[in-house]
Amino acid sequence: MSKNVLITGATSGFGRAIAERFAKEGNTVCITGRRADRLAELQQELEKKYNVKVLSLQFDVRDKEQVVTAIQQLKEALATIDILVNNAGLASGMSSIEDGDTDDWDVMIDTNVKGLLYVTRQVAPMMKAQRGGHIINIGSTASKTVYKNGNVYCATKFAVDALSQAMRIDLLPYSIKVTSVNPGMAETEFSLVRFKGDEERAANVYKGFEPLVATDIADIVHYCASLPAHVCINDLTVTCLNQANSVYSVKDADKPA
Ligand code: NDP
Ligand code: 8X3
Repeated sequence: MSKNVLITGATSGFGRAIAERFAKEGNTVCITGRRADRLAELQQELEKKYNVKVLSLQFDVRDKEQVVTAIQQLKEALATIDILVNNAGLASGMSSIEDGDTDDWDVMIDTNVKGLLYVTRQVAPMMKAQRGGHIINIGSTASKTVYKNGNVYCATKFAVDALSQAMRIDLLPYSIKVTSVNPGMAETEFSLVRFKGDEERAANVYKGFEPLVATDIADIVHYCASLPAHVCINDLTVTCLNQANSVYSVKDADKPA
């Protein structure tokens, strides 16, 4: 059965791949992000390729009013939101705590924590009224273990983990599933954003091993959303074969022959 799926941060990386995965299966998808050109391009591409309804909403998850207006528009266009994928997020910079740029901290906290909350606050009442729905929060291996110089980014992802657990409890009476998907290193625009456009530094993060890619996460998110009504994956952590957790990974060259 076709579902209505809202994906935040669908202009790139995981969000884009998740939107395509759900569209491919005939679902109605609502793609969001700040970059209007990318949203328009993706909307056209998915509609043409999969012959599905695609809605697009341009907003910044950090802006409470923009979030309220956008979700209101969505309510007018769709009777229900069956699945919300809280994916929009970023790392900005990577410094030891005493050297951190407080503007970077604000961006990460405002996007990864407050943005996720603003969107959820608008969508959860709809799901409550529907007596069902599924919220999938994209955490990280950084939600589980902190790493050197990852301080504030890791703290925001620990917060996502805590919020996923809390939402699951609060929304349980209304049959709303809450799943936290926690990927390890994946080659998207993530490192390019973290290192503020430094392509060489970003590419170096993924050298010497095969990282996860966006479609890996899209397949997993789609799987979590495709289980029988009585089954809920609460928490799923996934890494590539070269990574054990946030702090331990090996390059191919360092593996025994
Ligand atoms: P990308 O940079 O490729 O995509 C990030 C997406 O988030 C973009 O679509 C961007 O859209 C959107 N976004 C960022 N800030 C805002 C904002 N203020 N308002 C609305 N949308 C915003 O990175 P990924 O796909 O890798 O990241 C997606 C999620 O996965 C993030 O939460 C990240 O923390 C998490 N993650 C990433 C991992 C990785 O190694 N890549 C591993 C584990 C988790 P736009 O710029 O158009 O607004
Ligand atoms: C993104 C993965 O290892 O860069 O959450 O924190 S990592």
